[in-house]
Amino acid sequence: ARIFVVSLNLLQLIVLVGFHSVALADERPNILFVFTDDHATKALSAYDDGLIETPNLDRLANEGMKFNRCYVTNSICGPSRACILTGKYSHKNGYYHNDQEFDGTQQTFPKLLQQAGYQTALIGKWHLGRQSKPTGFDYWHILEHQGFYYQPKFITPWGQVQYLGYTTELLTDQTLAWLEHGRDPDRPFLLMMQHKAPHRPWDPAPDRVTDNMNQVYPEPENLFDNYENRASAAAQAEMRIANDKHMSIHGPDIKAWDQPELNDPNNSRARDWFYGKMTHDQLTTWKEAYLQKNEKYYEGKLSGKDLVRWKYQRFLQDYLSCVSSVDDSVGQVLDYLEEAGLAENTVVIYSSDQGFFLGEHGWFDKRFMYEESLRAPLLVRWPGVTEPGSIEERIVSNLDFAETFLDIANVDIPAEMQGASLEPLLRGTPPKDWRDSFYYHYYEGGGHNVSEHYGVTDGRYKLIHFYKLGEWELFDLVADPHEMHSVYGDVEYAEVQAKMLAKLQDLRVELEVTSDDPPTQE
Ligand code: SGN
Ligand code: CA
Repeated sequence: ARIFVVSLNLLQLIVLVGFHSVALADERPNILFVFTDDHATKALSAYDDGLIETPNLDRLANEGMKFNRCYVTNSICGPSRACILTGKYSHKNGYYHNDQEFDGTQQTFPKLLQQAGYQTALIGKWHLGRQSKPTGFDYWHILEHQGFYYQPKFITPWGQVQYLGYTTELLTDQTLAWLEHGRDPDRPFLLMMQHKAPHRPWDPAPDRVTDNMNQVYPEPENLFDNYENRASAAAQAEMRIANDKHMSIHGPDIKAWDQPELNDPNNSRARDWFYGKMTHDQLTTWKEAYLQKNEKYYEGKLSGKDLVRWKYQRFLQDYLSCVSSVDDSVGQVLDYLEEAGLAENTVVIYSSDQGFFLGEHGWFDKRFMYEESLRAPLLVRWPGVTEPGSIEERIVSNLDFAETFLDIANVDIPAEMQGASLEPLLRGTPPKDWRDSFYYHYYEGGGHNVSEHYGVTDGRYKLIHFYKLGEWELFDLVADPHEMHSVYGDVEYAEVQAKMLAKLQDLRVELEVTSDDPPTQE
């Protein structure tokens, strides 16, 4: 072609070069969003290496930016996903709790990217209602509802498919296949790879089932919380490792599943999660791995704190195995980007729908505005733009993702989106007026009996209102990092309390939360 160009006159050359650049070079960056479910920052070694090494996720932190205060607007799965898609709080996007159908007719960032010429794809967990289907995607392949770890069913525009294998690996394979065969090389892409892991019931991959079995993990200092000095919500919540029914001898969570009840094909949890789901080989691997290790538990000699400790270890062994599979997945995808020459022009974002309790307050699960659950991991690698190994302490949120993705793609941000683009932070030029406080609202109530609440935090102080209980909490995270002692009503904190209350009221006005929110009907 070059030899041919030499023989052209100048005008022809300009036309040719101009045409060439219009036709071929859409240099807007690709966006790869890797998302997981229930990944606590404590289980990601870029944040904390006390429990696990996650070398591949750490690559993203080492080569990009780690956000230390990424707070979610509503710490539960569907609402977090709805917030990410719309850039709006639950009270604006209408998705308050998991048992709803997402209104896919509303504006979302994938739709806007698609309109702007991006090729858009979603592979993995969707979980925005049993009827809800993704909108704004050229390609989608979603797990049915919550999704299973083994032999998952996927919903596609062409119908349902069931796969043989382990979901984290299957999702990775599909992602790699899309990148290799589904991608349009002439357009930038948005690809969302959304894992089920490490969500409950924390089922490890067959080849990882024994990895952590001999590990003894450090216990959080408040594993045996007595829930005193706080509102009554913490004591009422039903998510204790000690007494949750699925963490009992008949419960699948702790994989004590050779018990008679779980051999019963009429037991729905046993049927869904084990028998009829696992192949002969998978089941054999599991039996060999778990049965020997369960002996002590079956002997029935464990009780009280020893039993809680045993369950805590089993929980962490399995949960962390699931995280390691996610880390393997991220490694494979990052390697592919490099091999395919895509790494330089692809922004990779890693996050999770919320945080998770790993034994803190004696709990698993999330929902509370307490740090472990409020705070999600957020790692962003943007080669040539974000300084490798940088750390951001400012308060950011899943509310900001939509605007960030639009900004990266140079697409106009709709005025009604309620967050802020993280691009200036990623470029190392943070605006002076970045938010100094953050509003939160959890509406679900029923699940694990966590009382509905809203609140505000500025990163140090946190004011929480359990409005159905008529109770408040105020925490000073410097004096009390584990949120064990509310200082609400304490004279020493009167000024702080008034200041935080004013912030809460201001934020509710600014975010257009109506005075009758929470709504009685959603
Ligand atoms: C399931 C889990 C809960 C979990 C919810 C919501 N129970 O119902 O422990 O809080 O999902 O999680 S299970 O025994 O069925 O696993 S979310 O991340 O999807 O919001
Ligand atoms: Ca979740």
